[in-house]
Amino acid sequence: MPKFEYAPAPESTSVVDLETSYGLFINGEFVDGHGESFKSISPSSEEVLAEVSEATDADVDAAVKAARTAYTRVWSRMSGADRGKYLYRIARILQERAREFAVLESLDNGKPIKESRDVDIPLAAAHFFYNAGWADKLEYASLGANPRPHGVVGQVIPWNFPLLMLSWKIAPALATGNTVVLKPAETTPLTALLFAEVCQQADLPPGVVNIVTGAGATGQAIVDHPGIDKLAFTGSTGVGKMIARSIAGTRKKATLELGGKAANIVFDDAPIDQAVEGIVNGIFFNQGHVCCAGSRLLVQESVADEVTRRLKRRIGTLRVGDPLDKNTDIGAINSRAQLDRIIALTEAGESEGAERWDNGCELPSSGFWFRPTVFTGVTQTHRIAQEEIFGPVLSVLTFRTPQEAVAKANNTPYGLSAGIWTEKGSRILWMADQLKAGVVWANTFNKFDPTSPFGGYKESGYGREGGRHGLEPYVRTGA
Ligand code: TAP
Repeated sequence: MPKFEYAPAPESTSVVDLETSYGLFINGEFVDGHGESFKSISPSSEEVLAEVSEATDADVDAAVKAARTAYTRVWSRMSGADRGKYLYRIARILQERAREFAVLESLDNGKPIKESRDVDIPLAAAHFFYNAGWADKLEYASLGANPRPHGVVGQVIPWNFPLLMLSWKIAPALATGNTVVLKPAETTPLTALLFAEVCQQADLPPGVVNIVTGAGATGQAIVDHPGIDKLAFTGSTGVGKMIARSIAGTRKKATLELGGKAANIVFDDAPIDQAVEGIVNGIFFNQGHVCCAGSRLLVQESVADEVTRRLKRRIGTLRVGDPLDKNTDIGAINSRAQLDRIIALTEAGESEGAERWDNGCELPSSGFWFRPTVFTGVTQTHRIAQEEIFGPVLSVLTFRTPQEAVAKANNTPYGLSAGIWTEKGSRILWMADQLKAGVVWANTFNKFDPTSPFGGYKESGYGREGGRHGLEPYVRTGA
């Protein structure tokens, strides 16, 4: 197939005003943390973007106290309609500053600008708009009698969708009348800190949103703080289990959004070219750093060769490189540690006997990169079929009957998402009923909307985010 050469189409970084160092955002102001500062680097160039303060236990304590004061004196007394006005204001500012946020997200995270520009930032604003609409209607949201906030919410988020995960957390918490202390991931703190500026610009009362930066120890300090009423965590199943253990026996409520190993299931009557697009979007969107990524392709045996052939041809056209280039399909892997994990798991795939293929594209000389990779001949016992790789790596398995597809799809400790590709509506409904997954997409994949609940079964966690269901964990009900 002829290769098209694309001229570079870089997005300008002039819209972003990076500081050399950032403090913590506590009680409406930026303050220095008392821990060692750390560097946030660009994963595509390894260049240092900024120094960021690390929050110690004492800093987390100050943030929780600020959140408590804001809760008791201001936010819990404000009418829902007034809280909604602040959320609408934040949503509009996110839209106005969308380009700045998109460029900063791509710089700090390594994701392609076309994704941060067209997916992450618009969806983040949409979550604020959507939850703003609920703020004065909570009594009509079927949440139970007399819905009221918990108080101070602690929130810890991962690095794969930094601003979007922040919006999934902060928007419903504020709409329901809680105040928050949020920790972004150590490798991607910059858009959360820019969001803190948005809170100032929106005149949000001091202490309603507090952002504390740092690594796992800062997250643990939030989890352990006795002043936290509810926790919301998105991240790995391992850390989620630790959190569940540390809060057992306390009065803290929690929602855990954890890992996944989704099956994307293609039947022989599926429109193959559309399915191929869905498979590519399912596993290579955001470098495969997606909890609900379709990382296990289950394809019906009679079309397996055809699907794999067309899939490889399509993957051959994907462009890997500069995240700020508007033509880039696959950006940089977020960190050296994540790259090492992907390498280790793909080596295990080879040594366990699966057949490895990648698109052979050239990779930049600095930064963290991984070619889009496909493993065929994968069996269910292989580590690459069981463990979350969280990278641009697809494992292909086959099946003969719908029953076998269901059995294989459900053969995982996770249960976050699944995809079904078939022309038969009855089969879609039957499969969706059998699959143990929180989200099931039919003839599409990785579609997100703030009105739609998202969350997992089994080791993918508990609680839902998004939609009316996403408000539930943030309220108490009853007398
Ligand atoms: P984790 O290592 O679990 O980190 C998630 C967050 O928890 C980070 O902010 C991390 O801080 C912090 N953390 C680490 N140790 C902690 C501790 N002991 N106590 C409290 N907080 C702690 O996950 P990750 O590697 O960043 O993210 C990838 C994982 O997130 C994948 O498994 C993915 O599937 C999952 N994920 C799930 C969803 C949903 S909605 N289910 C969405 C996105 C991602 P540092 O990073 O700063 O160390």
